[in-house]
Amino acid sequence: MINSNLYSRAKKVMPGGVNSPVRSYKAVGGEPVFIQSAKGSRIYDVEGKEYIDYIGSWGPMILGHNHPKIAASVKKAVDNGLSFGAPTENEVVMAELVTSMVPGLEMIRMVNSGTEAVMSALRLARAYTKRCKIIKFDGCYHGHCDSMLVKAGSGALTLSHPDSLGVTDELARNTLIADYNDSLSVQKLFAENKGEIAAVILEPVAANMGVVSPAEGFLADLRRICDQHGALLIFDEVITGFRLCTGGAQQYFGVRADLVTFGKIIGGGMPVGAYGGRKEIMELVSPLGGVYQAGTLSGNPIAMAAGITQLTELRGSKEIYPRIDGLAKLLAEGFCDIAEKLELPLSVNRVASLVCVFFTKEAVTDFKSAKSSDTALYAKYFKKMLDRGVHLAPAQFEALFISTAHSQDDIRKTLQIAENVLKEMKIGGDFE
Ligand code: HOZ
Repeated sequence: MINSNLYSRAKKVMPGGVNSPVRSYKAVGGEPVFIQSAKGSRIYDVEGKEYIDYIGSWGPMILGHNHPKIAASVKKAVDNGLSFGAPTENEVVMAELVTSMVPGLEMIRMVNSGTEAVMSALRLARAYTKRCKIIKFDGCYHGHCDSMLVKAGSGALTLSHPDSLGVTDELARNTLIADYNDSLSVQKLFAENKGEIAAVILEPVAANMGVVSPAEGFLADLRRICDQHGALLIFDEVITGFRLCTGGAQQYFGVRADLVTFGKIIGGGMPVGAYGGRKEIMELVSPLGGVYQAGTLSGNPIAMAAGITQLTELRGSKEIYPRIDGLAKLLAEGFCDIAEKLELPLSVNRVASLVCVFFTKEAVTDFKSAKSSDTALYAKYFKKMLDRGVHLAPAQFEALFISTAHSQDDIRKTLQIAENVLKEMKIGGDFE
């Protein structure tokens, strides 16, 4: 099959030829690579070319693509039927598993995506506090529900729509914007909107503006400020949940959230999301309480089978997190060495197994410094890496995801390719 032919067909019947904007390559130019299959650390396009993959379906493939145990559990589940629209035992097993792994999570509701999880958690926070306004951070991405498409990160940012068309002013007015890693900006919003703020939502590690670690004390400050004003703290763990460690960001940073949202990571890559928190809050969700939220595919049996298998693997092994973090460290340090050796203005961030190489000499500690990155240089680098068989995020403001299926050889090979690419760019005058 020829990639270009497929792309031409796709563009006639799908906006931009894709079902999600980042993968259109609009931020880097050129034709998106259509994928045929993936296994372990490798992904294969429709023309049969092999790549070392660092997207990992945007995070959930912690154990690598098409992990044999997960694939087997899905195949087994398929034999029993695809969807029932009625409760199953595996939904209970999943809820027991997640609540036993994540601190403070007493009850959980499964949904179908991170977007749905966030949308539902916000509704719940508003109902619980009887307040309307939500604080989010400039450059944080929480899916595409209307009220979160204000100063959003990820594709909304790289494709220049941080404030999406179609979001009404009325809705946007209830979304207040603070600066990531700046608790004073949060305090200021609380002071200006006394008794009106229902919740503060954030990615505990900002991973849709590249990767930016929370500054020392930032998450604890947010906890304190929320407590002081009777607002809820929501951790959007679509990327960090089960990736930083089994208990997610709450455990990793030692700060408690009131509500937590998850996405695909909870289903081993299947279309899943979930939100959960303290019983007292979750009991407001229908049918126990008056916050309505529903879905035929919520707790879908195939997705539950995949998710349970992945989470059980994560919980059962002491080697997974040290392995992926160690590989990420090797990769991040390797990039730093290359930048130093070639005297290039690169800034490398890593939190656990999330890595990002920014094309800027500034240390990236917040959204402002993230935006100092040269996205045109990233685009050049991306294309050259892709040509040489390394599949990176097709946009600067995204993370690189490491899985247990990556090997030290994969990392070394990637670094060697990156060094050659960056040297070529330097000789070609790209950094001048
Ligand atoms: N929102 C994802 C990046 N943070 C991209 C989703 C996709 O295109 O699959």
